Amino acid sequence: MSGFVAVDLGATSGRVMLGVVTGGAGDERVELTEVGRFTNGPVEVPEAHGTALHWDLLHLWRGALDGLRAAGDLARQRGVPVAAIGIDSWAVDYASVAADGSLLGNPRHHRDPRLTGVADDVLDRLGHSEHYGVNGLQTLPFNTEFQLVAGRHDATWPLVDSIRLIPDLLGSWLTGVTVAEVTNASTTGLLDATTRRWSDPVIEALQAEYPELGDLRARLADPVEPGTVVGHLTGTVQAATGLGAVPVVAVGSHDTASAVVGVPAEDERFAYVSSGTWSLVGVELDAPVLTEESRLANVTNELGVDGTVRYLKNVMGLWVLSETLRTWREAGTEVALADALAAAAEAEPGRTVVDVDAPEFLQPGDMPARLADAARASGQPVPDGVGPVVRCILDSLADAYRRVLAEVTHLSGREVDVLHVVGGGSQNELLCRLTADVTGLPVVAGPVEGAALGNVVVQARAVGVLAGDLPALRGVVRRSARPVRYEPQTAPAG
Ligand code: LFR
Repeated sequence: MSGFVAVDLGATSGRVMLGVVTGGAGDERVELTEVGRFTNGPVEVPEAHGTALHWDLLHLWRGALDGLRAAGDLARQRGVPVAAIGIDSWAVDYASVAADGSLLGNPRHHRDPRLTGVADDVLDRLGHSEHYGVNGLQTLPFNTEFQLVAGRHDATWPLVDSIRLIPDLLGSWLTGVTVAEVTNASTTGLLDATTRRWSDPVIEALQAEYPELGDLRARLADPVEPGTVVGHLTGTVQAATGLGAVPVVAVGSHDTASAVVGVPAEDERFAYVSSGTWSLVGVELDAPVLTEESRLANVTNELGVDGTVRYLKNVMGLWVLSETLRTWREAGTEVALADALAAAAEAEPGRTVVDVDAPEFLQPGDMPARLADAARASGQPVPDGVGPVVRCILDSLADAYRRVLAEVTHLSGREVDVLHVVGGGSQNELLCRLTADVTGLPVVAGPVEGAALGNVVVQARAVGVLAGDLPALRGVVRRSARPVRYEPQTAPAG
């Protein structure tokens, strides 16, 4: 038996899990135990021209260290050695580090309002088609490249020596070694989706248009593929956690990449929804689709584990629901998630279906009011009260999944027989049922901790405890999880 620690940082919570690999060759499975959980979320900070949204990085670092200590304690109790550590997190956001290694402030949150309008300016200058032809990335207002452009006048920018995405930053603090893990690097906009290396033409074009950026390439570490051993815990971290010189493995450090490894698919004819704060809806391919049709549909080619491509689209996800519950809570009405979902199950189906991917749902705020505006603008009944509002969100999400699935399967030519839902949202029974009904596909829901499982199996293979290709790793996932299957009850919507 060997223990692996997965640090999995989501946009609303961070988790540290101990994954123990048990069983002999061909029958291995992973037993996951949560050893740490801490909150995460945007923190509003006033600045000269309004309010900035940041991440509280030091809170995450402390949570990770506490979790590592707890994982070591549990492993010791069980007599299992800790064989490796892997970190995954949400993508695109980065920390800036000075030449002396000091952190230059808290990273910006990708919902930060200063990003409005930046993507259009960058793409108009660089050429929409040319840019997509290299990086294959969907235009989201917060892709790292747009954040860098938005921050080029920051007082700290001239001091920035190294730009690190969150798992790379935490990995560098654990080991003293800095890498750029490629699945996450592929969300920056600066990577070539075909070569899986930084794109000099893209970086040079960006620097030419925005000279204040200076030498970007010098601030980026070299990309590494998942499965690379980054380094070993430093003496300071060993003292802080009670662990030994454990290796830190670069896993699919983009949480969605780890979650896609954690899909218990039996063959390649599957689509997935990685369902959390965001819903990432797509298929897994061997090569990027960089066509003009794909660009116009705004489908992304993010890189996956073992040379794969995650051909997907972001759907606004359960963020809309969690912001709705927060809005009600702040207005004095606490509605528990279970009660909200029960009320939605009783509400009239399909009464109001809005485009949850519209930009007005991106930033924190009063979602019920925004849903009402969207309903009015599209001539539909305005949802009022807990049941109708939550039903509108879930019907709208399921409808968005249906649309995206049709696009990604059409544009990639991939045929699918099943839709896997992994992540926290796989526990949302009503949403899974609605999704099966509108897509006409069986929905296989679970594992809930898909990202942590995907993280663990990639570590375990890197240090020789597991072997085999991606389908073999998914076999381990299948034996470790108990997914729930929902059959479609009605004919798919047109
Ligand atoms: C999901 C996710 C998405 C990414 C968004 C922002 O947690 O990583 O894949 O688009 O967060 O980073």
